[in-house]
Amino acid sequence: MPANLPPQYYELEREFRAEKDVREKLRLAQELLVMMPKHKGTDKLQADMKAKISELKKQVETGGEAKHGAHHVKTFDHIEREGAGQIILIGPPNSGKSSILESLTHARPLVADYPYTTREPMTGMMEFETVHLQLIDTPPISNEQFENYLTNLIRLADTVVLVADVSSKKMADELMFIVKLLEEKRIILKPVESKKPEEPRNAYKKTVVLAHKSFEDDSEANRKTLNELFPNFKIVETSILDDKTLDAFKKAVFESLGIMRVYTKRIGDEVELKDPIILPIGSTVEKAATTLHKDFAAKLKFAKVWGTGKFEGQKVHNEFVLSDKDVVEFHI
Ligand SMILES: Nc1nc2c(ncn2[C@@H]2O[C@H](COP(=O)(O)OP(=O)(O)OP(=O)(O)O)[C@@H](O)[C@H]2O)c(=O)[nH]1
Ligand SMILES: [Mg+2]
Repeated sequence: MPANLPPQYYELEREFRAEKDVREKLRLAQELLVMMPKHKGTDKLQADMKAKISELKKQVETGGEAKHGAHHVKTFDHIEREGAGQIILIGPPNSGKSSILESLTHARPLVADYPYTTREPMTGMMEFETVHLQLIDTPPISNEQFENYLTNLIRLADTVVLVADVSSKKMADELMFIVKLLEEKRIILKPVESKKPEEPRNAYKKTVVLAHKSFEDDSEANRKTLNELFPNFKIVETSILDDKTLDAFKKAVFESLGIMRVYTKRIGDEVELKDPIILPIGSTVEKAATTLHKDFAAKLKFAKVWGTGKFEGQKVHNEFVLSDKDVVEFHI
């Protein structure tokens, strides 16, 4: 029986064959398997691909030495998510990524006035009002260095923060290098408000751009260049020396996530604005109830909402759409 594979399959297969990096090869193999139509004609092909995937996995786990299995290399393909969102800081060497992590979290990364300081990813939790967001600091990306695990980390993060050093003469070249390199790896940086894109093999990542080290002399021209290079992107001027700019950074990152905070209260209790439920923007009372407990929504008679209603404590039905910072009292 003929396999009848779509043309995109052959295109991706060529990429797969040419790829030298084991991790990227594994990712492409997994994509190929997903793309393969599942019927009798592809049975053998599916089995072959599964065998290749398991061999590649072994190679990744053993640092490419599947045959001898001599040592285990620590990989960073995945960083366990914590808090209401995972945000990855990427950028050229020395742009200030680690300084941002250091300023906004309890993490203590190495910060230095020379490039290639950061060797491994490091995480920290950043507080924004009543939510915690996870920041990931990463090794720099340049024409001299690219850690291949970054493709996965970027793909898995909720928001990308591209840190540009507006005091650097090399800023534009370095940033364009990164944008192009990521595009080759099928990661497309997009403005936060962009619509759902069409090419399923690409990862389109919501990106906030930082005009970092703002307020340095000579940064004016680069700030203008950033607006030209990244039209429609949210660009935030930041400096670790100015808390107001760091607050603006936190707010921009929170807003990029498309989430809202909903506080719950028991009948008769005072409102306590802490430990919100995190929900996608546009979620209903029913969704909030389900998040608390899966049976809860079915039992729900009505809810009272404080915050955005016409009056405080408005009685609402299950389909009522909540807003950020609403307080809900469930009646079952
Ligand atoms: N003036 C100024 N300097 C900053 C700012 N943020 C960071 N720096 C300095 O920039 C240099 C590089 O900072 P890092 O945080 O190590 O930069 P990085 O992007 O993590 O560098 P790599 O790990 O090498 O990629 C250090 O000397 C910092 O003190 C800022 O907002 N303003
Ligand atoms: Mg660093």
